[in-house]
Amino acid sequence: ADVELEEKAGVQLETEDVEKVTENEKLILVVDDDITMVNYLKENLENQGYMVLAAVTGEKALQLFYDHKPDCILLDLHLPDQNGLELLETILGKSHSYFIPIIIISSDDRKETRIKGYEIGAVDFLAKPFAFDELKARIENRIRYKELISNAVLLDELTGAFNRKFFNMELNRYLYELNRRKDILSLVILDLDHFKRVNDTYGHNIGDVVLRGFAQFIMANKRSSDYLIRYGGEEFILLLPHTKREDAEIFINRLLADFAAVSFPTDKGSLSITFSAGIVEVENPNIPIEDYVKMADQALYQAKDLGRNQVIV
Ligand code: GH3
Ligand code: MG
Ligand code: MG
Ligand code: MG
Repeated sequence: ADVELEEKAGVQLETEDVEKVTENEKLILVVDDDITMVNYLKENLENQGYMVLAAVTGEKALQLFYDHKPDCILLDLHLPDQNGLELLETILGKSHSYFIPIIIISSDDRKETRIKGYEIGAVDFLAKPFAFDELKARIENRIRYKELISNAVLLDELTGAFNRKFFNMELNRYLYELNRRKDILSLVILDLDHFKRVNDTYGHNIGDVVLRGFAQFIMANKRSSDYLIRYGGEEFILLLPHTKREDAEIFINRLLADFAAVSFPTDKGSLSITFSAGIVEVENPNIPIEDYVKMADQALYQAKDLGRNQVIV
């Protein structure tokens, strides 16, 4: 019956659509068992340029949260399968809740309910009926704040890539998804070749420019669903969801060829640099991810041994 409700709501986006969400498009998850409300919110939010996902049950909401990491969640407290406050607690209990703001929208506007919501961790509470323009302002406000926090906590300052904290959070989430969907993921370790020489010859400032240039190059060429993480000094991890090792290898070989053509201007003439890479395919969620990282690292060392500027699978 829940599935029927969802179909009637007609708001369930296909996974493909969601994967097309660009970095600038904001995704909002609406959780409400009232189809009229869901449709009202969907229409109005879409008119404001948001992408909207909807769930009429707590279970579906949790799944969409895991799979799509929305930028904001609008949560009704009265759901058919569970109490909205419990769902709130479950989502916020995840280490990978990603600072996603949850706004309660409820017809139960008693002071005790509002207090409970805030205590558990909702960032805002709006009583039904509400004015859409006020909801819109609150959503914008919360998303702005969420981005500030996420960028401050999860991005590497020098390169703009994600940091290791993000890596740990994202892997937790991904392994859950892997378990559920029997999906695959390729994990690639990238390391700049003879980078010490760049620092020694041109100085640390140019070293930093090259490091940033490398990260920007990868980010400009990857898919929006891929993640680049600065894992160590001049070592990066690239996560390629839904990608087999063979396809990862083709992609990395293209990056190797294209990056060789990139040159960085310096006082001492222009400079080119190469990198080496190791790939593993993550297909068993029961193997600890550190083991996969080690395997990718071994492949990387092999690439270095074989003369650098290459990828080993
Ligand atoms: P290999 O090809 O074997 O990887 O040689 P390599 O010289 O790149 O390897 P190694 O790991 O010995 O050197 C990495 C260098 O990266 C040493 C370190 O000073 C430099 N490095 C690490 N982080 C930064 C950074 O943030 N900025 C700059 N400029 N250099 C960095
Ligand atoms: Mg309801
Ligand atoms: Mg290196
Ligand atoms: Mg290194």
